[in-house]
Amino acid sequence: MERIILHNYPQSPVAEKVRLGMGLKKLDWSSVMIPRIPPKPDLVALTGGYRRTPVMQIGADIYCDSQCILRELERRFPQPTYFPNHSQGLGWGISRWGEEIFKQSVKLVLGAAGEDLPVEFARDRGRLYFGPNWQNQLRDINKDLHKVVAQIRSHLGWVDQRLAVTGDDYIFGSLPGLADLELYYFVWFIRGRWEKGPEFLSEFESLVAWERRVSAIGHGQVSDMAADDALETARDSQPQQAFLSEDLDPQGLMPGMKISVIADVDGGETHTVGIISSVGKDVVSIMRYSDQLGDLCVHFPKVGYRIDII
Ligand SMILES: N[C@@H](CCC(=O)N[C@@H](CS)C(=O)NCC(=O)O)C(=O)O
Repeated sequence: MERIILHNYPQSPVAEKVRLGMGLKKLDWSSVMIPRIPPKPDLVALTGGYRRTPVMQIGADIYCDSQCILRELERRFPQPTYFPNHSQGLGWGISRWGEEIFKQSVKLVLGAAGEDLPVEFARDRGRLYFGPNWQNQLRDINKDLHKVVAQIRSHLGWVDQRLAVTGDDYIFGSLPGLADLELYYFVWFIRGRWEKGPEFLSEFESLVAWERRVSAIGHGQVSDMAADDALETARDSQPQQAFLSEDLDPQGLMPGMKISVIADVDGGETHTVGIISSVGKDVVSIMRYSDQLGDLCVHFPKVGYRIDII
């Protein structure tokens, strides 16, 4: 099998979720550093438009979004599983809860920084996370930060309570899994990027003890790779994706159809366009041809994305 390549940068909390996912499965992988703000020409050459962090590449297969990445890692490397104690299904449900808390955490960290955010970073992330009216929204959040803190405090209280009443080391028992990764990355973000984070988190004793255990999972065996080498790997490989279809697909998506895919929030992002090679209940995979890199297969999760037949 081709090497696992993760396009990411150190400060990204969603990338931290995936790096821990590599660690949980004790994987050996390569890390390509990408810019924190666009332009990201090398990344977009692979994805065809998607610009978020992280993106996983295996040969000429490109996996967008942590949901799609972790699903593929579980498929290729089933042991140790992300779903201890029969937590399949529920683990993904918890990932959507985690996404809600992550959104609140972004409000908290960016809102607290207010005018201190570097201008280019504020403009990019403001538009990405808060839409066209981001300046007013960020100003309002900054004024009313305690309201965001109150939201997050309730959510974290629930996680803390679960850990306290079970007395377990992890969300689903004695082994870590997807649910732990999905509830950890914004705790890492709040602790590291909000100056009052450590004090705020100290209220949650069981959560803090669990946080240490999850952090100790580590990142597996990682080595650095240059972006050019990742592009060369894509150029020298052929996509490995099977051609699958889904009779009950509610949108009638079928292999051979031309579609565009984009996150279903208005973050001012770019569509990725291609021909469906495979469609399942949770993932859609599209083939695209690039003069620079040849045939690529780009994989997206369905939940959280808008797919249009064009
Ligand atoms: N739903 C996506 C969210 C990814 C996301 O929002 N990542 C942040 C970094 S933590 C991002 O892309 N920020 C803008 C950027 O890196 O350009 C996933 O789970 O992968």
